[in-house]
Amino acid sequence: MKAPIRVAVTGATGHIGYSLLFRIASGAMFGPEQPVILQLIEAPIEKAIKALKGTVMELDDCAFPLLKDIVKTSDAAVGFKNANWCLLVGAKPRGPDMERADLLKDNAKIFIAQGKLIDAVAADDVSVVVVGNPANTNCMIAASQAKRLPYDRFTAMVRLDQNRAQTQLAKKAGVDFTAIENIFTYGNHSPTIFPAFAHATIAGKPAEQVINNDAWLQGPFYEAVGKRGADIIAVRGTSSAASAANALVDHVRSLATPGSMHSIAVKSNGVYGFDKDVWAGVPVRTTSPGRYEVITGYSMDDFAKFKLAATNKELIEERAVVNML
Ligand code: NAX
Repeated sequence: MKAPIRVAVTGATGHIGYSLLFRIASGAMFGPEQPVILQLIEAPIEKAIKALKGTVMELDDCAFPLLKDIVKTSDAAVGFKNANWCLLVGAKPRGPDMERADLLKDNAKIFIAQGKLIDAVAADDVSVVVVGNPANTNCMIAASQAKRLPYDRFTAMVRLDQNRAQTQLAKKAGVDFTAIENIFTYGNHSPTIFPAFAHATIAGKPAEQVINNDAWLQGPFYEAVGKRGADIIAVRGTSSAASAANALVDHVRSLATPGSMHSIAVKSNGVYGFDKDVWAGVPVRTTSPGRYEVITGYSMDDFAKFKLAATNKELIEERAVVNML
């Protein structure tokens, strides 16, 4: 059997964490041959520490063959120690009457501290995935603290948006989800995210040709992807958690699988019109486990350019707020 890999997860007892841990331990994220050690990090709050203890009792009771050990801690230096993957799910939620700028600043402090610690104590081959919102900007902040690790080890999750876009296209076309290919999500994980339908295919044919309804693609489709999170809160009463955990499983599995083409947020070098150094969702191809190259060369029409500019503007504004720290 292979040696276990160490997977650190912050926000381990939050809504996403509770769906995520059991998927990792069962082998859904790293495959049925790969043993794992979970290193679970929670905020130093009595309620969270108690909940973590209960979650670990449940993990124990699953008797997962691949789960070789569990570390539970509120000390991130312990939790990130020698980790091969750091999944940064925990973040401060937006409170009532809280300004977005204050949320950005409060979270920036968390991700500055975590970026520094990961750089200091994680394994040499570590890959870091940021989920906690604002995910793109939190990722930029964490990566900015790294001196030992290259910036491309840090990615943020826009896969939930890609999966949502795939679902919308499949349902509109009346086909199986697997018939949809090459749908990628660009920009910020927020209502401004842009699902570039012009490059998508349905059963091998251009999606625009199959759907044959530009008004839907440029209106209800695009809007449904951007406000899906709010729509779920409106009916479920609480935010998407299981689908977010599933998207993180997909993000990591695709990033660990050479040849896979998928959407992740990475540091921009100006491609697709994103400002240099913001962290924007783009299509990538995995080159070796944990490494990727950005897929360039997709042409963008005026509608796409307009939407890319809007999501880019939001990323620049978020960066400006945290630069004021
Ligand atoms: P919860 O509020 O249920 O859980 C967050 C957990 O993080 C809590 O248990 C809290 O104690 C812990 N935490 C807070 N600060 C911490 C710290 N410094 N170290 C360790 N743990 C800490 O939120 P949940 O629904 O699980 O969502 C987690 C984050 O994911 C939120 O920021 C949410 O907005 C974000 N999302 C990001 C998505 C994406 O696609 N990038 C989609 C889903 C989700 O909205």
